[in-house]
Amino acid sequence: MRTKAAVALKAGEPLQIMEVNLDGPKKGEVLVEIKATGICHTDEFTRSGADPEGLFPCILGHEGAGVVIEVGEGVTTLKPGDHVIPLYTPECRECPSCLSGKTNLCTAIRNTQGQGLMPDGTTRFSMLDGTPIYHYMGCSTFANHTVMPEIALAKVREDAPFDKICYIGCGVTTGIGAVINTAGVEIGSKAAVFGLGGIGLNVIQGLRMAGADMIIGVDLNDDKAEMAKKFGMTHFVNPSKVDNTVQAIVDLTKTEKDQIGGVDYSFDATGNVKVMRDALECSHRGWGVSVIIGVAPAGAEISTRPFQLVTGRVWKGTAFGGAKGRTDVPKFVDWYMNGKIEIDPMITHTLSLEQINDGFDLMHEGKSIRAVVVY
Ligand code: NAD
Ligand code: AHE
Ligand code: ZN
Repeated sequence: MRTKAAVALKAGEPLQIMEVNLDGPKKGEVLVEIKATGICHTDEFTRSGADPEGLFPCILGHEGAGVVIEVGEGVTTLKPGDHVIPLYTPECRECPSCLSGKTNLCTAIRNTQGQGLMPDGTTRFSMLDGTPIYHYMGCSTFANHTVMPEIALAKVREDAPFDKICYIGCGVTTGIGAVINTAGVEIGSKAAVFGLGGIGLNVIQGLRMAGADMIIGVDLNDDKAEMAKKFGMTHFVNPSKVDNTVQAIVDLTKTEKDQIGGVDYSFDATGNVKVMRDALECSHRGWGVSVIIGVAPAGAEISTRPFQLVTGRVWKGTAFGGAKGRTDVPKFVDWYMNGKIEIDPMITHTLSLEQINDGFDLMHEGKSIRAVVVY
């Protein structure tokens, strides 16, 4: 079939809207009509050329929601008409990682996914002249139709609006999951969140759900503070307006009894390795846990004095908030539909596919939280 897509032809260039060929689903695969997709900073990371796994031409997008159109041979858990959210972290329930119960990082198809290919080593997308187009994170939601492995689709309830629940495909689950699954934040905790964008705001939402007492937001853009306050931020630090960000955070947390200070939990949602260091170092001596969510450019490395870890701080990372997609994503959708979590105010812009490059501009200008493309 043919479908309409925003294609990344070369690193650093705007996406091009065009008709592309899409082959039907092979064994274990599913054809999905994408109804809506968010634009995550990770899409920009890859578009810009900063991703060591970036391949071009490709169809980006990994934060979608849609409807099953056709299933390939052997598919048993989905049927045409089912509503689904694509998973860049699949859940096969059979690989050593899934069976370990210790991680959400299913390894069943990670190799081919990182090579922009379906599990059989080929692409379903091609240009009209026959040139193959790479898949992206196994999802490619910047196309009106895509083909996905069955194990990389979460079946969700049919009354949930696509233009909101697409955000559960990455940002919402990553932010809330980082708090609940990865950090395991306790009631009464003090926390700092670096980067108050599409991920950081969901970390804040997760911290409020977990019962944190102090939620310190950190961002270079003062405009991000207003929305963060609505989601539960109690204090704000702009690093460009203080001499020392770590000290400013530590000072906020000190009490008469605790003159050492530091947050119990910190989260990096910027992708900047210097910020990751600050996030670790503002956490409390003896027990502070710092979670890296941000994705850093090729070649970037984190550093700190080992003394920071010797004295009890713990550095962790999280992918997709530690969520097991097929199991947990339908629950996140229920939470949204039951009013337990909020999504609507964070979707600041709704665009057509033709306007998708405006969505990237809004992100760069710091004007959007999430821009969502509706097909
Ligand atoms: P975003 O652009 O919406 O938000 C980033 C925020 O960070 C912005 O508000 C920006 O002003 C702020 N910021 C940038 N540099 C800063 C600095 N030096 N100090 C303080 N604040 C700074 O991006 P997003 O969609 O929220 O994504 C955030 C990061 O999380 C990206 O690196 C993205 O790739 C990553 N991410 C990781 C996962 C995962 O599973 N680990 C999932 C989704 C996104
Ligand atoms: N390709 C990059 C890594 C990108 C990365 O870390 N991706 C996150 C999800 S970001 C979603 O917005 C992830 O899930 N990582 C685990 C994995 O297996 O990719 C690089 O640096 O090579
Ligand atoms: Zn993402």
